Amino acid sequence: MRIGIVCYPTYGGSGVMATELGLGLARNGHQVHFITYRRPPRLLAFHENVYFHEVSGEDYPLFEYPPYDTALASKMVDVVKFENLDLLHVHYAIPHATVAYIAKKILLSQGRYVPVITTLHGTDITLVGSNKAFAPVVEFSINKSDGVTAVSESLRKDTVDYFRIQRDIRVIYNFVDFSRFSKSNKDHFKKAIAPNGERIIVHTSNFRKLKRVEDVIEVFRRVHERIPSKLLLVGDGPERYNLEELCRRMDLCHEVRFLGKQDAIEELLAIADLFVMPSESESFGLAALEAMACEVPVISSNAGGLPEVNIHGRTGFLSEVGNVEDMARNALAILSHDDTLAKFRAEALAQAKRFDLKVILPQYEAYYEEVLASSTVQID
Ligand code: GMT
Repeated sequence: MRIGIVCYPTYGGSGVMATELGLGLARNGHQVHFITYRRPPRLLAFHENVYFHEVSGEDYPLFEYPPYDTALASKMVDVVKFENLDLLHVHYAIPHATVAYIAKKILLSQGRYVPVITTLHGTDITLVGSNKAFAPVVEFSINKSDGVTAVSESLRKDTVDYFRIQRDIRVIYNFVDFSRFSKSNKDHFKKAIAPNGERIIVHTSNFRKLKRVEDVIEVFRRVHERIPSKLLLVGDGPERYNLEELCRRMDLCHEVRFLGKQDAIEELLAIADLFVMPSESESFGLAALEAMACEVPVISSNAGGLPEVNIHGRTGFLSEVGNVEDMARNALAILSHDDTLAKFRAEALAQAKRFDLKVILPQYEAYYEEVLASSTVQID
């Protein structure tokens, strides 16, 4: 199959998933064309079945906001026609589902039909999409897609609660590639971070408000009072300065390391003992899944799709959003004894295997076939 993948080429989960999916499809013999404004961070090596089409618009003094959507639609039309694509798979509804609809209409006017599958990732529905500034267009574009998937049951439910949805939404969970994410021996690295055998706690995110990274620090402070430990904060974003301030006020600067954006996140997860994700909203929590694949238990909030990933009392614990006392208690319960930690590690790995790329990729392939077989030319 020849598939066009449209995504945000950023460190966000939707771009990561779209890239990993494309690479998996390419390994299975499909021809994959990424269409986006920059090479996605995980699209590193050359692969014979992978193509990258960069969208570049014209910068003109009249434009306060360069018309990216128009440039993207034009690129989609071009790539579908000249690379003879069978379908377009767009990740994150805004603006990709809408732009794909426009591209589809343009192609149709030229006698070419291409079905569009939209994958909903989270904030495109829960935060941004449901905002009145975007809602009518998002609702329309979802309804006009030939296939729609959501990355968790929680997100599927939110979508039908927020919008008038006239079509089925298929849940296809996010996945993890075990050939990359697994517990490996990184003893030298562990010694550099925790020279005295301290427990290592990790958080990764884009440091936006909704990630509640300050709760990670609050949890860590409580854990650190009881057991020797270090906190690694991976990523960057708008809250970074406030978080650094908080660490200084708490006199924790020597115990907390801000590592910034990292490509080899699996190397950090390989030495971690606990992952903390206290988000206010999380459709799935891909970073938590990647931690679990590396045998790292998870302390998380119970927001959105997190209970579908992190199983309370087995792979970690869930708490109400903002309940740092409970999170710290749970973290201590896991970290205080080696045998308890080992049990949680094993359960985390077993749960992560349910989301193995090898399990989920065939679900996307089957869905593509289904949409191709059932999609009919929409005239309106
Ligand atoms: O919020 C982020 O971290 C970025 C965002 C994105 O779209 O890039 O992540 C969303 O998609 C991920 C991949 O499907 C999910 O794992 C995240 O839970 C989801 N984020 C939210 O719902 C807040």
